[in-house]
Amino acid sequence: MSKILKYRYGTALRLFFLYTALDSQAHAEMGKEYATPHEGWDLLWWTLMLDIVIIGVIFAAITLYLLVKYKRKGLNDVGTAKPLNALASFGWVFIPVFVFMADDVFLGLENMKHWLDFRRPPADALTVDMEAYMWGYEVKYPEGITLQNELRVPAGKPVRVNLTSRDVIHTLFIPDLRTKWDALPGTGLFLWFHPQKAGDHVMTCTEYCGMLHSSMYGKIIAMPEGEFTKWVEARKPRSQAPAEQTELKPGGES
Ligand SMILES: [Cu+2]
Repeated sequence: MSKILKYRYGTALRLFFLYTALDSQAHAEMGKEYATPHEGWDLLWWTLMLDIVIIGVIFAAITLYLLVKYKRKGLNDVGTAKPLNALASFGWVFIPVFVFMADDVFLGLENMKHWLDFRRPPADALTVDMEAYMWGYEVKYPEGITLQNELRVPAGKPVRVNLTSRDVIHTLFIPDLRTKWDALPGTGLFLWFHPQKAGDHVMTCTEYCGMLHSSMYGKIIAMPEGEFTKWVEARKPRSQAPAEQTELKPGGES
């Protein structure tokens, strides 16, 4: 609860100081202290739940109280309420509207902040290429390692996944890390995440892509950084010499 209150207080301050621009600037200057979008989404979710409960409970309690207090006692009971004056009428409309709208604007801006973080991967993130296909994921590392339906990453480092598709529209969804993006043929899209601890996470396709869509899933394995480095060393192809580029021209010229 105190985390949420601190968060709201911090956010109110940011709002006051034209928040989005300053906030993104702050993230750009944070260096290695990465924003972690998935933690932000979680906190936003619980804040939203708390708001709904508080607002829901308060309004439900007032409504119940009024229903009981002013219940019609007999068939000829017409009530005795005096008409409201203009100021009171305005207050009864304006205050609840203000409360709801302020909360909506707060949640919307907070959402935008996480969204901007989510679309701005750190420049020094580990970058891997992922090609989705019917029905699996092929992962390629800069060191030349290729994996099927498995993505190994170092824990504690941000990871950027460049996404494309070999055939139809797929999705890379990593529920544990609260991230998801489509993989479309002929496009270069991406998502990024930041696994904090070593551990396994499910990755799965959530875009219906044919008969075996439901078996299109794999594993993300976040390894301690030292182990990951050793794994890359052991798995990378022995010869790192780049393949010779031969440009073929039409008509057999070369
Ligand atoms: Cu798919």
